Amino acid sequence: MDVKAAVALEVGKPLAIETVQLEPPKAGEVLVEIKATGVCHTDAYTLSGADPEGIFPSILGHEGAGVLVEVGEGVKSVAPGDHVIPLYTPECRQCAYCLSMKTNLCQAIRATQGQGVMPDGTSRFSLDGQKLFHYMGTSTFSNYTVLPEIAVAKIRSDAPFDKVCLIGCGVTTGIGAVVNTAKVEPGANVVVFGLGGIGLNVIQGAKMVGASKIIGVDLNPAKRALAEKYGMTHFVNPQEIEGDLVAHLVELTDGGADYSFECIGNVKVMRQALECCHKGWGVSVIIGVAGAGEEISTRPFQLVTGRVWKGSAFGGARGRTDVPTIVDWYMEGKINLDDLVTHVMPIDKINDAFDLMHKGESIRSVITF
Ligand code: NAD
Ligand code: AHE
Ligand code: ZN
Repeated sequence: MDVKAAVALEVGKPLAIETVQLEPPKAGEVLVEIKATGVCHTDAYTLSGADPEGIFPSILGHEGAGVLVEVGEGVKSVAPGDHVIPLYTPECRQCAYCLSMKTNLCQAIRATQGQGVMPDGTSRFSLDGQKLFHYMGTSTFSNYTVLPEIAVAKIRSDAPFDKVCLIGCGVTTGIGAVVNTAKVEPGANVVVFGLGGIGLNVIQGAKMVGASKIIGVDLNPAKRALAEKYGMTHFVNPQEIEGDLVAHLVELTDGGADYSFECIGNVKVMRQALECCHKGWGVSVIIGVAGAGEEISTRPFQLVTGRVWKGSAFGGARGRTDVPTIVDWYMEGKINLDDLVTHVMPIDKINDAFDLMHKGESIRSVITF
């Protein structure tokens, strides 16, 4: 079938709006009509060429929601008409990773996903006979996409696509990092570096679990007001601090943060995030994605003296199990997604969404089909 997609033809070039050919789902796959998709910084990261797994030409996008329209042979857990959120972290419930109950990083299809193809090693997308690669197993910058059955979460049918699409990445990543990865407890002091779509959801999660001080750090003062609305208690602009930022944060938290979260993808900030943690017990969670070749460093003494460095992917969430619950939280008014959506636009304007992100003027742009 012909579908409408934004195609990443080459590194660093604007996406091209094209009519693309999509093959039907094969065994174990489903066809989903994407109704809305957010634009996450990770899409921009891959388009920039910084992603070692970046592969072109491809269809980016991983923060979507839509309606399942067709199933391939053998698909049993979902059916046409189901409302779904695509999962870049699938949940097969059978691999050693899923069965361990120690991680959400299902590995059932991770290798082919990273190569931009479906589990059978082929792509469903092409443009005038030329193969297009899938991205993160989701490719939501298309009004239809094909996904493995294990990579969709079935959600309630009354949830608005143009809001709950954000649960496909930003919301689950931020709140999940607090709840699942760090397991922040009531009364804890939290420092959040980067107040974009991820950082705001860390703040929202920290408030939800009853954190005490919630300190937000961002170079862009325009991020302050919304972060306060989500529960930030103190704002720090590193450019306005005289002297050392880490020392300032340690003082502000009476000895160091119980938990810190890096939501930028900057390896220097990752070090600051670890080192502002409390001696003996502070836990720092890396969420931001750094470019190819970049490495983190610190004095081992920081860890010897009890600080813990962790990372979190998709907020540690097991998608098919946890995503429907997060949708319920939104529908029950427990979490706020509406204020994250700063811009809504059709797919033809998707390059504006990247411009707004780079200028620091958006939290999330949502593309509606
Ligand atoms: P964003 O662009 O919306 O937000 C980034 C924020 O960081 C901006 O507000 C910016 O002003 C701020 N910032 C930039 N440099 C800074 C610095 N040196 N000090 C302080 N603030 C600074 O991005 P986002 O969509 O929120 O994504 C944030 C990061 O999280 C990206 O690296 C993205 O790839 C990553 N991410 C990771 C996961 C995961 O599962 N681990 C999921 C989603 C996104
Ligand atoms: N491809 C990059 C890594 C990118 C990355 O870390 N992705 C996160 C999700 S970001 C969503 O916005 C993730 O889930 N990682 C776990 C995984 O298995 O990819 C690289 O460095 O190669
Ligand atoms: Zn993302």
